[in-house]
Amino acid sequence: MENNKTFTMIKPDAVRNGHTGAILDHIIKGGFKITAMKYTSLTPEKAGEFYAVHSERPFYKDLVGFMSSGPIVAAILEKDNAVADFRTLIGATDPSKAEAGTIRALFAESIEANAVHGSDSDENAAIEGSFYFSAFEKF
Ligand code: DGI
Repeated sequence: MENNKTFTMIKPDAVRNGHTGAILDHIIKGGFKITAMKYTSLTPEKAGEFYAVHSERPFYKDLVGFMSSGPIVAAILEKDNAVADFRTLIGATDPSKAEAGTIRALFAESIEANAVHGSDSDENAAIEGSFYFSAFEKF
């Protein structure tokens, strides 16, 4: 994936709480173009694989359980400076520390059930996009 792409998931809490439409609206109004999107879910095995980098952290088991607890929406987003700008749009990991108006400040429940994922580097954006989308599905 080029430097103008990032990867996001709308997490199970936000889908369950009916925030999918409002979050997509924020993303689009934030200047991002959705170039691929799917409504899907993660098995515990797949969630564990996605978050393998956190496997030694104390919250890993809960995180895997939470991320496989219901449907998610996965998408690839395009914009100049996509990775950094999307992390600004979503706000801090802990919603109580997220800036007002950010997606996590508006829609997240907790540090774990924090509404959305955003890739933290161009390299991870490419890896995470390919985790969900085949070459055919990526534009
Ligand atoms: O890049 P982020 O999603 O903002 O944060 P991260 O890569 O440090 O962590 C990935 C996810 O793991 C995060 O979105 C929610 C969860 N997490 C991170 N820190 C904690 C946590 N969950 C719990 N329960 N406690 C934490 O301290």
